[in-house]
Amino acid sequence: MSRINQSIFKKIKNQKSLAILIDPDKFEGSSVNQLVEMLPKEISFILVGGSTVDDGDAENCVRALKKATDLPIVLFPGSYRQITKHADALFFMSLLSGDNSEYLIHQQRKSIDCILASKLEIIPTAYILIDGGKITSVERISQTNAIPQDDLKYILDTVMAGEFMGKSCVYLEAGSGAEFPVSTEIVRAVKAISSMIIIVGGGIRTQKQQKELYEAGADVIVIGTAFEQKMNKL
Ligand code: 1GP
Repeated sequence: MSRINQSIFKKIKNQKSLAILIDPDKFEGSSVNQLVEMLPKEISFILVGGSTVDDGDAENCVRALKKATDLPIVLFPGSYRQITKHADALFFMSLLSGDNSEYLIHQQRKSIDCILASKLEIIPTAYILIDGGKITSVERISQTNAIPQDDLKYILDTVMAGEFMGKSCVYLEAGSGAEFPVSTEIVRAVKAISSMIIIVGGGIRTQKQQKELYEAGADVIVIGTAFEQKMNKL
């Protein structure tokens, strides 16, 4: 049976979803129960991944979360080394906004042995980095530039290239800790042209931003930094 776009994809296709991103680099196993208690009640799944994660940390993070919650865990790996069979699904991403072949195809090829030895659901995803007002770690690590927000044609052409390659989702990413998220105008334009599921992340801090992005057409909203800050205040 195909492992592409099974139950988690069907869930996000049928309802607006919120996901909290946990970076294994900042995760402390001892506070996992507290973390789970702090999760917003409306979230559909937890994303796990980061730009710079030591070997083994993503797996430890997923295993600890799995013990503490029944929420599905979806991998959002910055490197193939973060892929672990203990998660439920994987955003199988290509960084289409840049031209670094390492993140277009080589990381993906290196991940195949691990994926085939797992039961991970695969969600083919076009990953598009859009300027969020500052250089973020995705740009630094991938050595690619984000697309300026005012270059709508370039963004839409990249989105459609992803759709015609057969991706099911497009992740419009302003980068972790971005000063501002991808604009509602961009999300609206992507919604008008593409039939992919639209995931939006990077720099989203308020309920108002979430509401406006959903209204513009976002299907999944991802929040990382704002949740980390809430945890750090405890
Ligand atoms: C980063 O899109 C995610 O890859 C989340 O971004 O940390 O800014 O919420 P934030």
